[in-house]
Amino acid sequence: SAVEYGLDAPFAIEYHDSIPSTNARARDLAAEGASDLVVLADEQTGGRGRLDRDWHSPSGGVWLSVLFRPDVPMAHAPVFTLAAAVAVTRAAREAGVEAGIKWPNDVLVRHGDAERKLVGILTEMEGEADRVSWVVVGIGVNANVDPGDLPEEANPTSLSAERGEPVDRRLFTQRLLEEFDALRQDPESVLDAWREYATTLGKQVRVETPSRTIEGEAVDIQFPGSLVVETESGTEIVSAGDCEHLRPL
Ligand code: BTX
Repeated sequence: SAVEYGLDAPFAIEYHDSIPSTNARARDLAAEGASDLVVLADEQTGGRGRLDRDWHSPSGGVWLSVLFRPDVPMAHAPVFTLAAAVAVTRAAREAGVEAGIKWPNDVLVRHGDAERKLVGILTEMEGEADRVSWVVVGIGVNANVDPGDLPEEANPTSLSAERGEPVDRRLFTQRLLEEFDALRQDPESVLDAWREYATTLGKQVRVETPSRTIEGEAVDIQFPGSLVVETESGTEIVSAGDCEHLRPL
């Protein structure tokens, strides 16, 4: 419970020392009719990323999923991924780590030319086109984790590695959930907040989607979270869910 974890959070908390995946657990709870709760774990044994990729989740991280039932059409749900990125970026900055957001769902720390991955976000949902039934926003934060225990090719980092000392996970999680709770109730404010922390805008990028590759300058994002790319042949809008890879050129 929230009390056991010592959190004064805007959501009920179901805490696990170890669980396969907090997103899978939150989906099961959604199927049982639950809402406005957070599944939180110290370790995941079967953490999932986008496109069925693995998410490594050793003990010491903040692996959590927020389940809620917003009154929005399905097409608006990507805004909650952006809201999560803003919330976790603010909480990281309060913990002394200068994080930034790479569209669509990465929170990174820049070291010279290299960007190291601190956070992954996976949003899942179910419902009808005109109204979602539930949304699960999964947020994986490498908190007090040794980046050496994470896949090297992802160029990972962690809050503890950036700070040189562990972070107070209780306080960090509380700030993250407070920020997320405020943003989810005010989706219109999310884009402006997101632009403040964006590392992608103003850059030449290559975006790969299942059907095409788009190259050009990432000039802006638009509701509910699509990237606007200025290419040689005109303006292209890429939806967040379509992005398989985004690389700087
Ligand atoms: P993604 O598809 O953008 O990123 C997945 C890729 O990131 C992997 O293929 C791997 O290269 C790299 N990677 C794996 N683990 C880590 C890590 N700990 N740190 C940095 N890089 C890593 C991102 O997907 C979405 C991740 C969501 C994770 C949360 S945790 C709580 C919830 N439960 C769950 O199963 N997933 C979500």
